Amino acid sequence: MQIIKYSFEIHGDERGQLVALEEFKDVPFDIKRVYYMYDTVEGVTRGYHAHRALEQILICVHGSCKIRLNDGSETQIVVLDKPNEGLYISNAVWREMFDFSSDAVLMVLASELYDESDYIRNYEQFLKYVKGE
Ligand code: T46
Repeated sequence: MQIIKYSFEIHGDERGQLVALEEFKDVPFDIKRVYYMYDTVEGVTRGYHAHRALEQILICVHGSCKIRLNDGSETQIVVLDKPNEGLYISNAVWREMFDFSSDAVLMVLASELYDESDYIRNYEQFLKYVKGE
């Protein structure tokens, strides 16, 4: 599985840092939704699902967390701990987010509006989905 991480340009000056994200320029899709999670309870793992169509970019804009990705054949763990770094997750990838630092803010840019029917929340169903069964 290829891990795609973006290093976004930092517009820094003596006042501090600024990162700007534009659809189809810094991000490879139309940004239809932004959401973020914070105050994640210690030891919690979120996610445990894949998406049929959704593409996303995860950015840990503060603190750190880890993302476990599984495409049906292999698993990889990615650390997110830089506010200018984005992890691209395509559709049909099982994801779990864990090991959140207490100050972590995980922001997500999404290619589609929220749609519960796009979720595959059962791992066995996910494996069948990626095998085309
Ligand atoms: C994903 C990972 C990285 C909404 O009402 N609208 C939204 O846009 C989202 C994302 C969630 N919700 C509601 C649905 C649930 O009642 O917020 C609640 C928590 O959502 P969920 O349990 O799906 O959250 P995570 O952290 O397990 O997963 C989320 C995204 O849902 C998912 O698409 O890829 O973050």
